[in-house]
Amino acid sequence: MGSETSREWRFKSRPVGLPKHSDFELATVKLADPAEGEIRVRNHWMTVDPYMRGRMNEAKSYAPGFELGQVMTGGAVGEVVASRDPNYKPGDLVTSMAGWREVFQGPAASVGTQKLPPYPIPQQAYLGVAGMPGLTAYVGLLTLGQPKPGETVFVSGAAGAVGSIVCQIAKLKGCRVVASAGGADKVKWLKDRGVDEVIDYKALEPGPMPLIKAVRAAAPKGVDVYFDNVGGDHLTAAIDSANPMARMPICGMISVYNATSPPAGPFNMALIVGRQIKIQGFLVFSYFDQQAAFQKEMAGWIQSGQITYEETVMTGIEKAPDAFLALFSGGNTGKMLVKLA
Ligand code: NAP
Ligand code: FER
Repeated sequence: MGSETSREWRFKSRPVGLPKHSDFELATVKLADPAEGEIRVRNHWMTVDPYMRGRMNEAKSYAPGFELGQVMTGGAVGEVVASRDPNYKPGDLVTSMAGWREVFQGPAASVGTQKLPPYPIPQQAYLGVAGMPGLTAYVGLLTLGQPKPGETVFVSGAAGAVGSIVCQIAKLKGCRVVASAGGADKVKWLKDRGVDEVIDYKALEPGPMPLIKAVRAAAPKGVDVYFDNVGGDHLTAAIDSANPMARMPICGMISVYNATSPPAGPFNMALIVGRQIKIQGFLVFSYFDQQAAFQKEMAGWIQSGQITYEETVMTGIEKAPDAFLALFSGGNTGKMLVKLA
């Protein structure tokens, strides 16, 4: 096998507000021959995800944060190119948490390596529609949101990796879907997929409480399920339009991930009581027992054309910070990915 080099992104400094390029450092490492029990994986794709912003903070969270000076981590899909582990052989395609680098070498279990399921979908789909973001959409909408046919589902961040799948599953379940996303291209993408009403939150009429007015107009019968990817004004508008017994799975609040001062909460939270609204945060990690069933169902939906998915691709390991930062300005439609080899 011999030695090989790999480039990897290291976490250099903790950002305040929106991260900067100088918070990341690209390093080249030389890899020795794999030792007994190790595998070497050439990554084909890596993912950047909003949760990585939280891993750059010092605050305690579900998983340990990135360590200063250390290689960053995240989802990746690649090919085993050398193996001294009897469970893996060259040519195996695997997902792992060894992203942000071109080549991973070490014990497979140390980075959560898993062989790809057998479905005839592109390998990078396991980082998006058939991977963590897809499972998030599936469990958040179906397990927590409990949508019934004919109900109105409001989705923020609707043209992104998670939101684009939430909208389509909600349509499959016979719901009326109201979506919010930024920009005319995203509005068109969602309309083309059968979303009933799309709010371009970046192009609202000037005036007081524009998003509240826009959601009232787009959901005249009220909102039964609100799938929150954004927080802030979007959550306030969802509470305003909520029907009695509305369910609100809180998936993320990307509008505050780079906040440098405490963001304001919704001013209308008293409505939660009388309308008996159920607001529940969730983490996909608590629902991995549904992963196999989800991947089977999603592969079927993709093959039958009932669900379509978009990817925004940047090419080359050098682009990883650009791809990550673009999440915070809406630079992606569907899943943001970095193609490596
Ligand atoms: P994504 O939606 O593909 O990308 C982020 C999108 O957020 C951008 O494209 C942008 O779209 C929108 N955005 C950025 N800043 C915004 C702002 N200030 N206001 C409104 N929209 C803004 O990302 P994703 O991976 O699918 O994640 C979506 C959400 O789900 C995030 O909040 C993430 O943290 C959360 N998430 C949670 C879990 C979990 O286990 N709970 C798992 C995965 C993801 P526009 O152009 O429309 O602004
Ligand atoms: C995300 C936002 C937050 C996410 C995970 C978290 C997997 C986890 C937060 C925590 O650990 O406190 O998009 O996606």
